[in-house]
Amino acid sequence: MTGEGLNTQAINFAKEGYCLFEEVLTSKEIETIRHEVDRAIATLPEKQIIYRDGKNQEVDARPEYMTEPHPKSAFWLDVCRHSRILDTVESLLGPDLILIMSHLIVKLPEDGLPVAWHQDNTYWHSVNGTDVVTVWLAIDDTDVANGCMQVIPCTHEGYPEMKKVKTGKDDLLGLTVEVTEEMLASAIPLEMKAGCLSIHDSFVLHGSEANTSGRRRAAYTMRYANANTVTIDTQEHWVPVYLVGGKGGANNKDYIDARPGCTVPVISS
Ligand SMILES: O=C(O)CCC(=O)C(=O)O
Repeated sequence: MTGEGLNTQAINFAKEGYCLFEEVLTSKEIETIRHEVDRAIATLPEKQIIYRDGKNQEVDARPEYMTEPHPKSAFWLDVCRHSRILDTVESLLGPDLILIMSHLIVKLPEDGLPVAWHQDNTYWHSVNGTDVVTVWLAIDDTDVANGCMQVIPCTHEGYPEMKKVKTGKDDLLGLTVEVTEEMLASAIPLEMKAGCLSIHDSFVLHGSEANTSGRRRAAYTMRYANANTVTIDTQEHWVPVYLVGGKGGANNKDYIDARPGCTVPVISS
């Protein structure tokens, strides 16, 4: 089960900047998801375009870089609008929800890249507003040795935009926020079993170490926003935005209706 000191109370999310939800998906659901992950890894292209070091660049494909599967696959879109996952998001952001991005991040055994300390929102110039969260669904059991997510609680307070510097290392982003020893000492590893998930605020500092274990670490991140307080510039945004719950707010016409029960066309890649 989960470790000591972790925030598992939705009511503390606003202060802590993260919350862990246990046993959201069943082991049968996770088995089905693992099957799709295996398929995605087996069909990776040779090269991928990724945003790294502050720019788009072509790199050798890696399973950490499986960005935005949901517009191209009914399977992944259905995971993003799974009722139990949406319930966890609703408990933090309220019922009017848009899905703005997703990313499958798989760290293979002894080969998974680290993710340097960062704040998500400062990378997304098409997203205007702060009521934005990332769901991080554990597809495999995750711990420090296989590169679990870590957060530095409360660092989102006041929504500061922290300066980024180059890491000069082999990691997912190529950029990092410089953190003090004191901040590092308060970092919390989000160790959890497959089927559990964490949700973090888009301004809280987080990252992860390399996978040094002999076990895979697969996760699916799904990013949601409150449709009333956040607007997305859909001309600039690189994927369609989906309404997944409630009402779409002022920009409703720009979003695809993907509320549970709606049939949504997939976009061929
Ligand atoms: O999966 C990881 O290790 C990092 C994920 C992350 O940075 C994010 O979800 O924003």
